[in-house]
Amino acid sequence: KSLVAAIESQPTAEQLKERIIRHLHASLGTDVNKASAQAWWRATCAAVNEVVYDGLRTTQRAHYEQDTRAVHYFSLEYLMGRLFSNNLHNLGLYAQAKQALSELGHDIAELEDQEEDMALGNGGLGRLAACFIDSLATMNLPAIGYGIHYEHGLFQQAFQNGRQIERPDSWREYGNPWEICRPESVQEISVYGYVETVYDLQGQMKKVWHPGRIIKGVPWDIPVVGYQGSSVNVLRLWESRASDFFNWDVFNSGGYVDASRENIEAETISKVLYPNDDTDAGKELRLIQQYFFCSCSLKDIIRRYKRSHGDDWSQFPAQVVIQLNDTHPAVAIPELMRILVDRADMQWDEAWAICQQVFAYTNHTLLPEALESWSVRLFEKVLPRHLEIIYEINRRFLLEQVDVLWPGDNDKKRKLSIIEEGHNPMVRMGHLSVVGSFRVNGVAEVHSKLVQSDLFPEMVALWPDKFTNVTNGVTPRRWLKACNPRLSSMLDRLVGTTWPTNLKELAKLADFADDARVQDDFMAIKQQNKADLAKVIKELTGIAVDPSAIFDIQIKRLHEYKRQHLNLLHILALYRRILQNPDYDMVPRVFIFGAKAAPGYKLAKEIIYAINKVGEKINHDKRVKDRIKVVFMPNYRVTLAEKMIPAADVSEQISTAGKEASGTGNMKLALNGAITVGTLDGANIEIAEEVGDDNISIFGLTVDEVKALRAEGYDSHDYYHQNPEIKAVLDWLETDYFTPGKPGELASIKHSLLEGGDPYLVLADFESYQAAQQKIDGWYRDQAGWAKKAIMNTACVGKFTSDRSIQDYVDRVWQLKPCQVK
Ligand code: 26Y
Repeated sequence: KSLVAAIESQPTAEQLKERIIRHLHASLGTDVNKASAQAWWRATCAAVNEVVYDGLRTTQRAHYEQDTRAVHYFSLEYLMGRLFSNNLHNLGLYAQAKQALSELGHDIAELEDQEEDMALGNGGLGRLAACFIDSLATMNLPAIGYGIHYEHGLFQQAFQNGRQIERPDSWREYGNPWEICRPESVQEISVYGYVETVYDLQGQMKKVWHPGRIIKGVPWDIPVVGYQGSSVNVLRLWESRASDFFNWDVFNSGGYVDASRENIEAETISKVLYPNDDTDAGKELRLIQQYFFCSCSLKDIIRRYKRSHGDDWSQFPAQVVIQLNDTHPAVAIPELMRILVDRADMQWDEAWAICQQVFAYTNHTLLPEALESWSVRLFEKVLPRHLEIIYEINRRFLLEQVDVLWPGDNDKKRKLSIIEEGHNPMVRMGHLSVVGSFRVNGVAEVHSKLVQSDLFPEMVALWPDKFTNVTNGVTPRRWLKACNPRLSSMLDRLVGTTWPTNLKELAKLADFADDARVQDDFMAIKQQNKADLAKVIKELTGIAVDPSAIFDIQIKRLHEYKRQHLNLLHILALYRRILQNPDYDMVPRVFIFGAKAAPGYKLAKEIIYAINKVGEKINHDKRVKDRIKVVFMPNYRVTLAEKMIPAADVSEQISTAGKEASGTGNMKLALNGAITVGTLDGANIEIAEEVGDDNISIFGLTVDEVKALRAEGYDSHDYYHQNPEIKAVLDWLETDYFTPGKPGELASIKHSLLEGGDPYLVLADFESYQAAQQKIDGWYRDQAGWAKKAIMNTACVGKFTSDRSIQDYVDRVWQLKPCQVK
């Protein structure tokens, strides 16, 4: 058994100590008496890596020898966070490392803080990719994650007078101990240039792409350690460099400056992660980023395939499946066609058959502004040959599929065409992804239904079996075991120790939900976690909060559709009630936010500012008597999430129905015993099904009601005029009450909700939201009742492990088999 083998070869604390000191000397070039915390951390990483690399070698050998089918996860984003404690937990070495370090005079938590977050992603989509590769390794599934080795991940956020400012993130300024450079596997890729049509000796037409620029891709491998001595997979991230050979001529002919400009441009490709997760800006550099990593990754896959299969392409679809994490890597589809047709001289039909067996596409959004499309003009400039290929894919699709089902129907053709015609024609990446994939999935039941009914209904008519659902999940190793050790030990005691890989085991906890001892223990743990978070809040914001208040948490990117401003309006209404009635009876609550706004998203930044300003006022107002505190945590990221989630009593999941594809923070919070205040949107619906109506506070319009309201004509002014509380709080925002001497500073929120038409129906859901919050207040007054609900949340959300999501992908999409590594 791999588990036994792994545990037998586990280093003891004593051995770890020796290794750490050896690395302090031999890898860090320092000594015990003068090493910094950073050096101790690095030496410990190096000691851990001895175990990691063992697993990596065995896993890669097993995959090679067994010539396994593998999934290749293509994603522009991986939001990994820190790897130190995650790797230690997954290797089962945390306790030994803690002991070793403490005997060496170091607190493990202190060393953990030496690590920068690996924040190569924006939010949900990037963190999902990270959870998935954890599950893939844990489940011994042959898999490799492909992405970009950004020099700068998501920007760091600070507040200056309440406003968000951005600073660059430099996660590997001094190198990163987890990554391994693989110069033996570099790839070269081309961009720009033109296409020539030539005829070969048989008179066959051939297209030859004469590239304008060649760029080198250097792979960095991050080992992905499965839980309990299972596989160690890799995340392979490409860094762009100037290609040595290409710029040599320019250099020699005296063009030193030109050559270094081209070098700088080449290196710009992997410089920085785009911080938008809502509006597609259609930027040239972003297209090049997408193509760069897709082309490098495909060539890497093909190199590996050829090692065992030579030029015989017939087994390629049996060996390779590529999962497209949204449309961001969809350019891989025409790139594989180009490689097969132009490079491997394959007939179009044969090549297309291969493509359509290899790619699968996950959709993560229905928001029209987030659906990617590239202007044909830009595409032609950057990837002239790929544009031709897309035209040919489209021509055949319209002729052989669309016109067969709807003969002569030009309206259908216009709707389904991969090219959106018009003054400025566009390539629709969603259409390309559906046409080029054998399977398309949404990320929660309701979302997958909407993908089919609202986004691609005609595609469903063409290929009904192509569409499926895979509800998202989160890894319980990071999001319970590692981040909430107190609750984890309690669970070990009550339901046994297998829950990290079999989360449905948590259901056994339901038997204890009425047990007063268990309730007390559960609440005591929550209280300790809240006290820990209170310290962090004090350090980061200076605000003192009382751990016996309700900790009400909304953590996610800042978006109008996620409605942080609905939360704010509710806070304002409570505050106003307190001012009007000094004895207003409410359970004290700390409203805690964490959110980054895209740097160019004006209103999102205004909402952050408003929350900060309202918070300042309320937190200092003696009349409030600490019934309300408002805290905006700066620089929300994975590492902060790990401290906030275990301390949450209430989880805010309040998006407009139909807008949040799934949500995954909702799952993490419920797993840690928070009660959801939520709309019937995304995975909230499935969480409600699992935990039952007594254990969740649902409010607001449903997807159908939202549609109906819009159809009959929604006018937010009606709510403003009919509900005096709404009117009062919106008008309040226009005064200088929260921004002394500067009236109107917070007015943009009111304007968007009135003149702006309230596109996300904040006012329509306001009353219902208030009622849901009132319910929470009532529930919390009964501590035993609350404990029961919290316990039931932890007990009932076993479905939302990413292991289950991955098993669904295996069954519905990938058709993969696990590979025992030893
Ligand atoms: C096109 C570009 C601007 C862009 C870049 C990133 C567009 C979207 C994104 C990221 C989207 C994202 O994170 N979506 C989230 O995916 C999660 C995982 O499936 C869902 O849980 C969540 O509801 C969805 O908003």
